[in-house]
Amino acid sequence: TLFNVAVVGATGAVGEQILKLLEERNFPLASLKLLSSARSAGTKIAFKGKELTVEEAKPESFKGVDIALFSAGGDVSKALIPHAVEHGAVCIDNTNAYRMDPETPLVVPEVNIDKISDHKGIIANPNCSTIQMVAALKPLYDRYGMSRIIVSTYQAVSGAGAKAINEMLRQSREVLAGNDANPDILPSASLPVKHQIAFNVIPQIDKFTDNGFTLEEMKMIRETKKIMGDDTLEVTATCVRVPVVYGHSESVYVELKSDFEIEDVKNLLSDAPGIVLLDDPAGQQYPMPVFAAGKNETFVGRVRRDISNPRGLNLWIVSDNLLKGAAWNAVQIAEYIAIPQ
Ligand code: 11C
Repeated sequence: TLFNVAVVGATGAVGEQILKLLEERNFPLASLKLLSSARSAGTKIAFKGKELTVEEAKPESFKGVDIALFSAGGDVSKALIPHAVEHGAVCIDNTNAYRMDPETPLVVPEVNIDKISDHKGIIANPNCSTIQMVAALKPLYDRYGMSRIIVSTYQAVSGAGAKAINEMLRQSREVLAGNDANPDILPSASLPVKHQIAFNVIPQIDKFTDNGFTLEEMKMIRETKKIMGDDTLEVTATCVRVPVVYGHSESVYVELKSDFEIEDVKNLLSDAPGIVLLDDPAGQQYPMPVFAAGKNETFVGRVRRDISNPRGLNLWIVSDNLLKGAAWNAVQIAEYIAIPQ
């Protein structure tokens, strides 16, 4: 069977990766419609040797569409997804718009692919920093039980979009030339105060919520519980932007409910789908963003028992935030819908 697919946000950082993956994976396409805001409409994009023209996304754009992949921001998803669903499309949404909606499955295929059949037209793709963490922790959760997760992130600027990448490169050149960085975008284009990202780290991703956590931190906390299907799991997060272009890194401490042998933990991780164990202290081998960039897998290293708690485990988790963190997770879901497994 072939599918009529629409990509909303086709000109964005994630949209570009979705198109690359649909092409590389030879997705069973009957047709491909590229949609965007009015501003980017008219852009020409090459796909499988043909030139496609991006059209403005409108409610009626979804007539005849079977699968629609959304990554054009939460407002666009909220405005257009109801129309797409009405036209019969299954929507895979990369934004925060529907993730915590109880009717909407929030899916990381390695963790909870069984939930996709529950959808009512929408399947939500989690936040990038959540996806790579739960993909790596799921085998440990299943084997030993897990009571608590403490995570600190080191997130790449591409998570804030193509403009933030340019901003970091521009600032770096300015600072190297002895000029002021003139910050203009981060921590978030929609917030009044801007901070330098070149040669700096910013302990704020997205806006602050009333409890002192940022929205990015709250996404990690809420989404992790929903994906793991465990409200009793204690999760706390500190999310930090670092001057890296592609690839989020995470320092993760977990408390397991039963005793473990460190070699068993490493074996579980190396056998887990989508996970690559890269952990050789003697050879100084561990995951880093420059290595993970451009790859679909999630890389785990620095695996060690905590010295203060025998059921505590430390890990370092790195993945390309635009791939497993966004485009690849979405295309994986689309493949589960389209291709009988
Ligand atoms: C970042 N995690 O790195 C964000 C980007 O809810 O899908 C993804 C935001 C989201 O800035």
